[in-house]
Amino acid sequence: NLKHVAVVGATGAVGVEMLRCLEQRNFPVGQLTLLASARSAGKKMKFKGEDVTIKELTPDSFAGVDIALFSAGGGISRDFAPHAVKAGAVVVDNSSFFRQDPTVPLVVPEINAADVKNHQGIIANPNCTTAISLMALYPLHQAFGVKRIFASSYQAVSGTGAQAIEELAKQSREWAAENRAWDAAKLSSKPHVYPHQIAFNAIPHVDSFLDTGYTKEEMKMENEGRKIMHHPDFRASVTCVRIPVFRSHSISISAEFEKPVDLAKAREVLAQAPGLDVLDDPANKVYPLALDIAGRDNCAVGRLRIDCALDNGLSFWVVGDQLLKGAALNAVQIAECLV
Ligand code: A2P
Ligand code: 11C
Repeated sequence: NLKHVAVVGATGAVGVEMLRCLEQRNFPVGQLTLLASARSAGKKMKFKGEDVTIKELTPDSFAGVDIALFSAGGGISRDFAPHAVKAGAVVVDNSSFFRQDPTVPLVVPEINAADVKNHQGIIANPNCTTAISLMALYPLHQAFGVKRIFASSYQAVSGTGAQAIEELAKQSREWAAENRAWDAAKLSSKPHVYPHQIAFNAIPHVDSFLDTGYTKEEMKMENEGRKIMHHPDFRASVTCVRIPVFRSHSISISAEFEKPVDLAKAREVLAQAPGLDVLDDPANKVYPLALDIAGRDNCAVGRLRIDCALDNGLSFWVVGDQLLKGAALNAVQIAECLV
């Protein structure tokens, strides 16, 4: 029962992790097709110790493909996912392009794996900040019934892609090489990927702004959260911030519930939640940290406390490797639901 798997955007920050997840989880890959832009065509990547040659993505790339994992941006998904479906493949799409399409399931397997079976050729992988947040929020919702959340994210540059990783590295090296003082951290070089210098900074601007003043990224929490949790009344007010961390998104969440929240019960449901570790011993300086969670499949939650400003409120801090649970791992888990 081996599958012909295609990875679209194989050379990208997420694509590389997709290959690693397929390999580590021993996904039943019979044939592997790696697709990227013309710039990468002919280069090789390793899969299970063997070289696989990258091909240029074209409308004809999908003959014989069973499962196509897309992570090359929304425009590529819009233009090429229909070709993959026409060729008979099931598409698992990491972009935001199809997520709100009512015919497209939006899935975090630990939460709504059953939605996979309703697909009509395309299944969407959620936004990374949303997926990581829901890994902790959904078990609490099941116990106490979430009404709304207020949240701020601390997002790693790898969420933007390979060029953003390079930009943070370059700016950090520039500061060090020029032997700059701490109060001379504003570099003379111009940023390319972000609108402002990311090194030694915090930029409250992820994705583009809407007329409301929120960004698209910020509204994904409410819109995608509603669809994944099957909770049309869920409300979320979010501020998304890019910080100079290479890998793993952190989210500070204050959640208000229908029912009174009991801290011991909250701890218990989170401890039992799949794909989630509780790291919560502040007296011993134990709480989830981006550096520790990087490279790990499980998300982690800590800093659990009864919220002092909300009725029936709980505040917590959740961290996840957004290249894994927020992208590649979740996509491969969806593919596992298909086989
Ligand atoms: P390439 O490396 O050939 O440019 P990231 O999110 O890390 O920036 O990665 C984006 C991914 O999407 C890369 O694999 C990139 O391939 C791929 N990609 C970008 N533009 C295209 C395109 N026009 N056709 C196919 N793949 C593309
Ligand atoms: C980021 N979360 O860190 C974004 C990247 O909706 O899939 C992915 C955007 C999305 O910039």
